[in-house]
Amino acid sequence: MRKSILIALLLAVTAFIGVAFSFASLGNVQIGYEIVVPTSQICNLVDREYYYSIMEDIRSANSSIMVAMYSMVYDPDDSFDWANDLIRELVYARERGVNVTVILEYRTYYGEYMDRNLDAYNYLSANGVNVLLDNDTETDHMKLVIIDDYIVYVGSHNWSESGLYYNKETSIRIVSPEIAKEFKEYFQTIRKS
Ligand SMILES: [Ca+2]
Ligand SMILES: [Ca+2]
Repeated sequence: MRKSILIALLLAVTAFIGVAFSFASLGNVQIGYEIVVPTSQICNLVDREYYYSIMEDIRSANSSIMVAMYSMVYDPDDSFDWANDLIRELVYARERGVNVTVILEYRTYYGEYMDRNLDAYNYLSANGVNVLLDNDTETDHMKLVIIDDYIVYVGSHNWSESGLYYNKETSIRIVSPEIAKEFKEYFQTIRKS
């Protein structure tokens, strides 16, 4: 009896190691316990790298851009401000027919009002972008961008001048329709909440 348990345990350990090694050898990352994405489709972006990468993707977007952002600071009087660049790029995308949806945090769990997001809200809505201020008390702390249903950005970069230019920040870019779909569903739940 004990021997059979021992054999079963050994088999289980061997199988686990086998699976672990097969993932490692394929160069895959497992996300959400279900979806396996090749590491070649995941790119880490630190500090200012994020801006260049996402700018290119927004400029190339064909069908849709979804942004859920904790902090988005539009500062039109500043002639050098990377947040302005990205926020304006959303308007340009909208003008060429891309479906752009933005959710901005407004009222947080701490009772804090994110008044710093209002200028971006006003600018985007005045220029025809579908933008929502999340007014419930749950804090939407994500920095999530989904482009054309297959490119996802998640990480720490807020769309503020400090987040994009000055701070130490880390994000990743994932190319995966499956991951995009999962985050899109999540995006819709925030939108409806
Ligand atoms: Ca500024
Ligand atoms: Ca909220």
